[in-house]
Amino acid sequence: MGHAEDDKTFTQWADISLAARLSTLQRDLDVLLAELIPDRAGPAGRLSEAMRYAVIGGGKRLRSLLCVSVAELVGAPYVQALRVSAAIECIHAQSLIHDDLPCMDDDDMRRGKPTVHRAFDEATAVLAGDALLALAFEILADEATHPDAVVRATLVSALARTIGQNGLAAGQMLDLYPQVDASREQLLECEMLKTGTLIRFAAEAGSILGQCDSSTRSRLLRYADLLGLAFQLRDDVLDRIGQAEVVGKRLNKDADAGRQSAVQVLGLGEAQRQTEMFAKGCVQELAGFGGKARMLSDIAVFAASRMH
Ligand code: GRG
Repeated sequence: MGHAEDDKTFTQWADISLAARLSTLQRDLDVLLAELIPDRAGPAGRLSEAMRYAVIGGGKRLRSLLCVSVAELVGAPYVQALRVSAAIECIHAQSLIHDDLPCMDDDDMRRGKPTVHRAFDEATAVLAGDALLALAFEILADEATHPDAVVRATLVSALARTIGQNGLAAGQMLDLYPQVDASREQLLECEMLKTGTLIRFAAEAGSILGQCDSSTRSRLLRYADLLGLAFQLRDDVLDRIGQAEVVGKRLNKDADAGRQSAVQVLGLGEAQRQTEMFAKGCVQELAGFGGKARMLSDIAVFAASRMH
């Protein structure tokens, strides 16, 4: 613990709003990602172009904000948290590219522009996703992310667990092949795997960088699990009540596909009530941190009330 005093960026960030902080982070991430995915000449240029198209200049960057905010809370340097956030954004972009493919959700619009397979082609979209996945691990394994090899290996292993057979890939499988008459618990398990695991990793990674004690990490992970639920339930609610041009993608997909989303299973009112309940649970988990955790409670409120 305790590198924050060396880290001027965090000091400059004190007491600024979530919106201002997000816009600084969006800018910093775009600069770093552009360095990590250089333009290339020749046939491989199409691959880097598709990767850049997917990951630079779009998205709310909420998982990244979570990672840097947890890192700040536990005293890890911003530059390290920014690199881990870039890795998270690569994984997130990969999951969106593959989710949008015709063999999965078959979507034409994402982040207000054509999906990668629409802007390029299906094979390029698959390969851009694969290369982003590999890049995420390359970033985490690089010494620039953390000088301690044990910390880097812990990050790599935590990310592998997050996305694999017990994580994102499993959640997507449950989403594609849902159980008929899913119970509330089964539904929440699917939501948790599909969306919650990467959100949990963002918080976990911040805590790994800061090498905080296990009780602090457990509290942060409980917060992150509730945040993942609030975020995904709000996603389901937005699918019903949002505006496509604000959300940046096709809506009413759940009802059209007969998908058992939270809104389908619980009804709109109950889904909204539970979203708020999970967000309040987040804020309660943070009580012991005092004012230092303000950004984390702002993130929870935003996740449950966002319109995009
Ligand atoms: C990573 C190995 C591996 C497999 C991926 C395709 C797949 C398996 C998973 C898809 C999971 C998925 C698309 C979940 C939805 C998560 C979600 C709510 C996305 C929207 O997140 P926002 O609102 O998006 O943060 P922006 O565009 O703001 O970044």
